[in-house]
Amino acid sequence: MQLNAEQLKAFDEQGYVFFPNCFSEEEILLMRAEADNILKLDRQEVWHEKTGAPRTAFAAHTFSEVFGLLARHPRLVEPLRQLFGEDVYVHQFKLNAKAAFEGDVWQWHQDYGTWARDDGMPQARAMNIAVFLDEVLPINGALMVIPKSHKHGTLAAGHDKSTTSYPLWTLDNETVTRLAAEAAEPGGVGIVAPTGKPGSVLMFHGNLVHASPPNITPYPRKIVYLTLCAVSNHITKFTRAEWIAHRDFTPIVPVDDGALLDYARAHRQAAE
Ligand SMILES: O=C(O)CCC(=O)C(=O)O
Repeated sequence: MQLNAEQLKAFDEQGYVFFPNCFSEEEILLMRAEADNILKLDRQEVWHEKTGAPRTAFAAHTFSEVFGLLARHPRLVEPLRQLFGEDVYVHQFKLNAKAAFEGDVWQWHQDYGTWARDDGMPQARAMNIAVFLDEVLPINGALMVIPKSHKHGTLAAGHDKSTTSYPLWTLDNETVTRLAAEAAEPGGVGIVAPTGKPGSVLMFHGNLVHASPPNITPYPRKIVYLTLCAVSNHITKFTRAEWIAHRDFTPIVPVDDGALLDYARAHRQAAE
């Protein structure tokens, strides 16, 4: 999959591109069942909210065959190779649960702010690709982004270690207010929450300011965030665990486009 001229323009101007229905129902059923099993595991990569509900499973692509295929999927890898003009590696893999009733806030932040400060990533030549495993609704803790905020480079941030179970370099209210006002200038929208069916995909710039509110609905909202980095831009500081900020900079070799379907069908046959 390659980005067309219109998508490249939208990415440059707005800082994100949204692809509804990027993965089929059959592919999503496979990944959602796998995600539900992983979030129940008792292992160091699975973090919990202060209430005990699962928040994030890191590095699932290293211990789950299904997510190993997703991390090498051409629909995610090819657009980033196109954007960066070189091979990419997996910097981070997160399965964010945002559980029904208990999923907690993600404060306003830029991902590259963390990758630069904590991991010594030289430039914002890495990005998150969000794959919706559940329907993302305006009400169940949707991810919110501030269009065009990626144009501001890396903004001053404070290291918040107490609000949630996950330490994050967060932006202050004044900065968020200013960026949202700028984005709302004639013809624009201050804050956007891309919503959509399971299988939708959102790619966003490493400096795009984003956040999400708690999920107080009965509807879970699972999203996988695959962070791919240009190989020549690999991290230089190793302050975080290897399973949070990976140190294997081997270029990804994409799998076949039908790899998830082949896996689902082979395992269904074996079970019959
Ligand atoms: O899952 C979410 O709602 C937000 C996740 C996020 O902002 C991040 O992983 O950087």
